[in-house]
Amino acid sequence: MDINIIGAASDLGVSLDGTSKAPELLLQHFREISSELISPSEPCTKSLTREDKRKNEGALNRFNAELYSRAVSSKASGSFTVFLGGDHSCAIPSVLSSVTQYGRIGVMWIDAHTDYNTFRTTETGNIHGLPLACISGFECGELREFHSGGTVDPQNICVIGARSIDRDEKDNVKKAGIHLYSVDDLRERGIASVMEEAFSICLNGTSAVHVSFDLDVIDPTEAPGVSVPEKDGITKREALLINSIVSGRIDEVCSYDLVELNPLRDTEGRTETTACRLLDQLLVSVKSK
Ligand SMILES: [Mn+2]
Repeated sequence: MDINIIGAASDLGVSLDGTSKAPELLLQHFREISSELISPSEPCTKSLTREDKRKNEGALNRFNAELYSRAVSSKASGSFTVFLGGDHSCAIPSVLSSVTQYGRIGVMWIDAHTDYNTFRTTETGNIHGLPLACISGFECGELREFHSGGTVDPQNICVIGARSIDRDEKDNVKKAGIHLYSVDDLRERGIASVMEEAFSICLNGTSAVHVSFDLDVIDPTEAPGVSVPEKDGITKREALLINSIVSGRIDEVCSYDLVELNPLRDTEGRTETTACRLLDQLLVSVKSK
C-alpha cells in the first residue's frame, strides 16, 4: 500500500520548545517515502498560567484544520497516512480524518498519559493533554469544528501504558468509560495477552483501529527526548514488541501517529533512534499491506 507521512511540525499544544523540530529530523531517515511537512503560520505562546489556558487555541485550531484537510486528501487518494508529531494535539485531525474516510473506528492510544483533559479540567492549558477526550466527543467541541462527521465511541478506545492521570482528568476517564492498561497490567498479564484484548475492544463493531504512539510511554531512562517524561515506563524493548504486534496486524490498522519526540531534550539521539526503529517496523508492514 502507498504511504504518505504528514509531518506536523508544531509545539502549539505544549509549553516547551522542541517537538516542532522532530518531524524534519525523523523524515531525514525516510527520504524514500512520500511526505509533506506542515508548520503553523502563527507563533506559540508559552505562558503556563491557568488564566491563560486558551492561549494557543485559535492558532492550533487553524493549524489542525490545515492538517485535517491534507489528511482527508491523503486518505481519499488511498495512501496509508502516518502523522509524525509534533506534540500529541495533531492526533485530533489525524483520528477525525480517519473517521471521515473509514467510518466507525477504534483507537489504541499508547501513552504514559491518558490525554483526557478538557478545558474545564486542564491544569496547564496545554492542548496535547486533551486530544483523546476531543476525538471521543467528550466536551472539547471547540477543538474539532473543522470536522463535521462523528467521533470515536469511548467503548472502542484503549490506552496502553498509562501511569499519569491528573486529578480531575480521572473523573473524565471514568465517566467516559475508556479502557486503561497500566504498565503493571502489561507486566503481570503479558504484552501479547493485553494487546490481543485491546485489539478486540478497539475492533468491536468498528472497521479498523487507529494507533497513536506517544514516545513518552517509554521510560525516560531509555527515551529522555520527550516533553513530559514520566518515570516507571515500559522499556524500549517492550515498546518495540507492542509496535511489532501492531505492525503484525496492519490489515486491521487504518492510520498511525508517532508523536512527542523532543530533540532538544534527547541525549545522544537515543529517543530519535528508537522513534526511527518504531517507524521502520510499521512502514515495512504497511508496504506489504
Ligand atoms: Mn500523549
